[in-house]
Amino acid sequence: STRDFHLDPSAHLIVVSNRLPVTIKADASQPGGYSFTLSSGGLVSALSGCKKSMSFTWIGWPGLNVSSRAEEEFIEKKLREEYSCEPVWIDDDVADAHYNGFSNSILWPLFHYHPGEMNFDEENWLAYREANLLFAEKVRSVVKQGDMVWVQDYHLMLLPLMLRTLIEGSNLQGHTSHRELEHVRHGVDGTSHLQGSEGLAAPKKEPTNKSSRITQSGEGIGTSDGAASRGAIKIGFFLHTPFPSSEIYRILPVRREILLGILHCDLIGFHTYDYARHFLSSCTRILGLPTMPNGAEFEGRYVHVGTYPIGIEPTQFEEGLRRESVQTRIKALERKFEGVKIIVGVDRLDYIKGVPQKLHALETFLQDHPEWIGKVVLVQVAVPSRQDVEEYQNLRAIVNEAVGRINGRFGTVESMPIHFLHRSVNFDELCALYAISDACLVTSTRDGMNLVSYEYIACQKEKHGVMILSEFAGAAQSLNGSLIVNPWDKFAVADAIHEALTMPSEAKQKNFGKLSAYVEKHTASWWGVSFVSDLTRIKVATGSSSPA
Ligand code: GDG
Repeated sequence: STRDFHLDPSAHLIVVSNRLPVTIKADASQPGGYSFTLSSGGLVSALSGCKKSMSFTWIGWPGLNVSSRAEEEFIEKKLREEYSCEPVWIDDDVADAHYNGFSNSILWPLFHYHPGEMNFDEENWLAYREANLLFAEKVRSVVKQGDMVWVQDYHLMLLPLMLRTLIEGSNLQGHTSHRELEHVRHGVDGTSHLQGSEGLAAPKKEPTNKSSRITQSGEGIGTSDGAASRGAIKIGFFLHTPFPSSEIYRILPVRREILLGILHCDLIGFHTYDYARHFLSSCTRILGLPTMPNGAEFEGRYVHVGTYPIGIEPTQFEEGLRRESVQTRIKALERKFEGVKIIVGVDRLDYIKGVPQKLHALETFLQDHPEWIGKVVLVQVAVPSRQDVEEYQNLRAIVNEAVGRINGRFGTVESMPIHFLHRSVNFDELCALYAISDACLVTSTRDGMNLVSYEYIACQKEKHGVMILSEFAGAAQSLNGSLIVNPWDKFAVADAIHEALTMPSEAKQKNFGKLSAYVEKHTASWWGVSFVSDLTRIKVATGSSSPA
C-alpha cells in the first residue's frame, strides 16, 4: 500500500540512541589527538531520509571518557559541527553497569525469552536510571518548543518519563499510577525530592559535576522550577528487540517503572504487530490501563502504538556488488568452491541467534544425507559480541565444541563442512559472501527483526538463493518467500536445508521475486520516514485526547 508521508521541514528532530554513530579514538597523529569515523550502522542509513528534509541532532554516548574538560570541549565542538552530534559523558563504572549490567544482562535476556539468564541487581538498576537521567538532561539542554525527540531502544526506556518530568515539572500528576511515578522519580529509598535532577538520580550517588553542569548550562525549554506546557515537545520511542509476552515481561522486578518510562511518549513503535500486542497487554495486566489495538490511555493522554518494520538500504549492497574488487573476490570464491553448495550464516555471537541450533541442524542434515558430505559447506561468520558478559563467554565455548565435533565427524582431508570465522569481515567481503551463497540460514531463537536476511536477499539478484528463516525472527512476518523453520526442531531445519539445496530454479525465482520486492520497498529510510511522519501527524492536546 502506498503511504502518504508528511515530514514538516520546519521541525527539528532529535534522535537519541545509546551510542553515537561516530567512533572516536585517541590518535596522536590527528589534530586534537582524536580520530573520528562515522559508522555505517543501520540507524545511520535509516535516518538519511529524515535528514534530507528536516534539521537534525543526534544525542548519544561517545563510547569513551577523556581526562580533561578541554578535551571534552574539543570533541563536543567537532561532533557538533561535523556530525550534528551531542555527546552524553558517562563515567566508566556507570556506563558499564548501564550497558553490560542492566541493558544487556537484564533487559536483553528477558526480552528474548531467556529469564534464566536474567540476574536482577539493584546496583545495575540504579546505574540504568542514572545513565537515563544523564541522557534526559542532555536532551533537555538542547530541545526547543515544537521539537520531536525520537528515543531508540531498550537502553533508554526511562528517558521519556524523565524528560517529561524535567521539562514539564509539576504537571505530571496522574490518577492511574501516581504511586509508580513517585517510585521512579524519588528513587528506591525515597530520600530524594522531585524538583530538578536529583529526584531522578540514583539516590546513592551525588549528582556528578558533569550532570549538574549540563543542567545549569541548559538553554532548553524546561527548567527545574518553571514548567513548560504539556505537549511542548513530542516524544517517540522505538524498540529494536522483541517485546515479550506479558507472561515473560512480568518477571521483571521493575516491570512497572519500565512501562511507565516509555508511556510518556506520544508514539511507541515495534517491528511487528505481535510485539505491539504484547506491550499493550502488559500495560493492561500490570498497570490496569485501558488499551486499544493502536494505543493506550495513560495520564489523560493517548499513547499511540504502531508497527514499523525496519529494513536495509539495498542500494548500498547493489553498489558494493558492482565494485571491481568485490567482483574479483566473487570469482575467486566461486573457483575455490566449485562443485560445492554454500550456505551462509552471519550473526553476532549472541545466544539469541541460535548458532548451536544451526550447527546441530547441519549435523543432522549430513547424518541423514551422507551424499552431501563434501558437497556442501556452511560459512558461518560469528562476530564477537559483548564479551564482558559471562553468558557470551559460555556460548563461545559451546559453539567451538560443536564446530570441532562436526568438522571432526564429517570433515575429509580435502574439506570441512563448517568454515567458522570468529571475527567480523569487511563490507566488501560480506557482499561477496552473500552473493556466492546458495542459501542463507538464520536460526535465531528470538530476534527483533534480523537484517542479515534482508541483506542476503539484496545480494541475490543473479542466483536467487534460498532464504531459510526462523519463525522467531521478526523478519519471518515480512519475508514471504522464505522457508520458515522452527530452529528448535533440528529435523525440520535439516529438511529445509535439503529442500533449499535441491529446489528447482523456477521455484527459487518465484520466491526471490516476492522477497526482493519487499526488501526493495521497505527500506531503512522508509522505516525512518514512516515513524517520523506518524509522530508529526499526532495531535497532542492538553488533557484527554482521542486516537486519530
Ligand atoms: C538488533 C536486533 C534488529 C554482522 N556481521 C558482520 C556485519 N554484520 C552486520 C550485518 C547486519 C548487522 O550486523 C546485524 O543486524 P541484525 O538485524 O541481523 O541483528 P542485531 O545486531 O542483533 O540487531 C535485530 C536490529 O537491531 C535492527 O532493529 O533487526 O533483531 O537484534 O547489518 O550485516 N557487518 C560486517 N561484517 C560482519 O562481519 N561488515
